[in-house]
Amino acid sequence: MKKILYIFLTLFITSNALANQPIDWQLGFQKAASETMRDIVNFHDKLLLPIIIAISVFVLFLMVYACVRFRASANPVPSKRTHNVAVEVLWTLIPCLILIVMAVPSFKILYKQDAIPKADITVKAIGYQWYWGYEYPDENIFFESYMIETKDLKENEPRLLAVDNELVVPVNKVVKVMITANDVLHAWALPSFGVKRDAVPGRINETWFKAEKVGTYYGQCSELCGIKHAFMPIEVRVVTEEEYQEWLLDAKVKFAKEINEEDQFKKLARK
Ligand SMILES: [Cu+2]
Repeated sequence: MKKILYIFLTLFITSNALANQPIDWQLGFQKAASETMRDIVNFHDKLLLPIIIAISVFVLFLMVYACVRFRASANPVPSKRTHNVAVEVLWTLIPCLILIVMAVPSFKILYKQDAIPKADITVKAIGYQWYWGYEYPDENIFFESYMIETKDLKENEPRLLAVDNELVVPVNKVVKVMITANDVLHAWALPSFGVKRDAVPGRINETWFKAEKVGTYYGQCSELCGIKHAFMPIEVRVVTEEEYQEWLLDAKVKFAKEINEEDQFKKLARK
């Protein structure tokens, strides 16, 4: 009994620590942590869901009504009518209008996501089989981000989501993310920020987010990329500006990008 009550409670009460990752018995989206995601959630919850429910109820009503009202015993001589202009015009026009009503806010959100505001910081996410690499092009930082195996997990680290080196970004700053891949298609996706972009070898996709709350957020590779597709999660730690600056100082030493031969050659050529 207690167990059932507990499961029931978890449906409605979620602890803060679990707010940024999928939870057991979850219905709907993860909690929004950016304006973009809030737009998406509002659009879904306040417009799409009511429309879908209304259409489903209406169709169900029509089916039940037709089954009862026109059953063989109640309606022994069926109508031979094949056309009704008024009904045909209506069942074409009304769905069109519904689609237009949905399309207008949908495109608004889409364009808002697409226009990248002036970026405060830029990071580059590179998909590999099967882990992510992160580069801070302005800071000369590059590191690789691997999933932590289940046996090595520490307390509070979620299984299949925690990584060894997470992406660190400051709170309330526009982060531009350049996304590419080194081998096959991957996709960089972070539900709490409303971000998902394909990582395509040989080309760069761009997106952005502005995290509004400090915390750790989890996402996963979202393009089937091979046998370990499920084991290359994305972890983003959003910190305050001071903490970010501190992290940068460390990271510049720990993750200093090695100057490869080509870069060295360019440097020499410039001299
Ligand atoms: Cu992948």
